[in-house]
Amino acid sequence: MATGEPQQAPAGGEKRAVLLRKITEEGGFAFVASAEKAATGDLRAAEAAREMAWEQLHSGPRSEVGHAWRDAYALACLHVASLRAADDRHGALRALDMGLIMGGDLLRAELEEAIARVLADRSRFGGGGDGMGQIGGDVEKWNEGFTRNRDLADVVKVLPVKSLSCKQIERRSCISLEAFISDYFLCESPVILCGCIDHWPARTKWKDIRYLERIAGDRTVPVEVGKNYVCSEWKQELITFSQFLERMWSPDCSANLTYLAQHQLFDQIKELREDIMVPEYCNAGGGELQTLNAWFGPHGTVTPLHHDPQHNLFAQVLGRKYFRLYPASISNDLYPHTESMLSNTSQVDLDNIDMNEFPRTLDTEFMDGILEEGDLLYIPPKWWHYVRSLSTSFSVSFWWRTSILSSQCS
Ligand SMILES: O=C(O)CCC(=O)C(=O)O
Repeated sequence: MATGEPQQAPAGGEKRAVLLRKITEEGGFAFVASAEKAATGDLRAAEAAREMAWEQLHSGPRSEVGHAWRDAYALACLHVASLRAADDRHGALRALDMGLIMGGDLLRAELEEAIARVLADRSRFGGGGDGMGQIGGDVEKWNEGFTRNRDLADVVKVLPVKSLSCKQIERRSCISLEAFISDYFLCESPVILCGCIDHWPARTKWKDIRYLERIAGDRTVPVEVGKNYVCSEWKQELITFSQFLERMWSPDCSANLTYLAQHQLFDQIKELREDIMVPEYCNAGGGELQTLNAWFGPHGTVTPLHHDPQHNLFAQVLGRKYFRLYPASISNDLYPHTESMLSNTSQVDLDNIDMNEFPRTLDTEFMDGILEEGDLLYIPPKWWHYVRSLSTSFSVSFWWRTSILSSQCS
């Protein structure tokens, strides 16, 4: 959308100069030449620079890609966006979101400022989300998705064998931080805490699909497509939030599951961050909150059995999810994958256990339960968890680390 005003060149001059020196040291001469041309207003050079940085990001495993190339990608995205913003607002916004999602931290503030400018232009000159397409803003129908599957007998049919028949995860209503620490945190024992997030604006606001569409509709987000991340047909895509909502709404959403999973949505879209609050339980152990992840998807999403190194407080904002948990001490009975990329994931498909290959798993004790709307679940570090959504579901996980020694319970 043309604003009639000159577009601002991307800011962060000094940081940019230091970055270009680093990239030169790493041999990225062609990138530096293109970035310098881009700074004079050459869109093709900006796009070429972005392409070169993208190739570097995909030249090896994520952990091995240096910070400088991540920052270089963000820089190129800033150039592309500033040269596109005048006549292609969507293209500019997508470039900036890609910079936030795939780029390094160096130019984060500049990306956020540029996004704020593009969005301000949108509200000044009208326009908004991509339109609700098939959803048509039918809030009532949208809400039915969150409340489906209330019948326990029906639910059990879709759950792994032995579900809800053994030890249930303990349920407590909103206890004090001290009680949480002494009864669960220090013992590394899971618990479901009810009634602690009723005051979050998200509990009501996110039920209104028109609100989500207005706040986030045009933003690009990464989604997972397919049964789950260990299946061969599984892939990741980058689509707009509007497209994601439409896929969730479509009648074949369970045949082609699209899951916005483990994404730091609240670092990307600040308005949504204002709808939630960090529960005080995350202060346990004097730790540092590391990551807030969004998990938003239709009924039938499955996160296979795996474990994470952090403490996790998992907030079920809307809809319901089934959780099955196994303690870290029985890891061998869950047959972790041997290759390092998947070593935190079990080879066992709990939905279809191969008894010949994995004979110990069926008899291994676990605890499980259904997380209802408004519940918080504490998952201690390294506890194995399998998760299945029983309805349309929107959850937020808070991961934190501490230096406190665990298992201080007798
Ligand atoms: O909700 C899910 O699908 C998975 C959640 C999870 O694995 C986590 O929070 O660590």
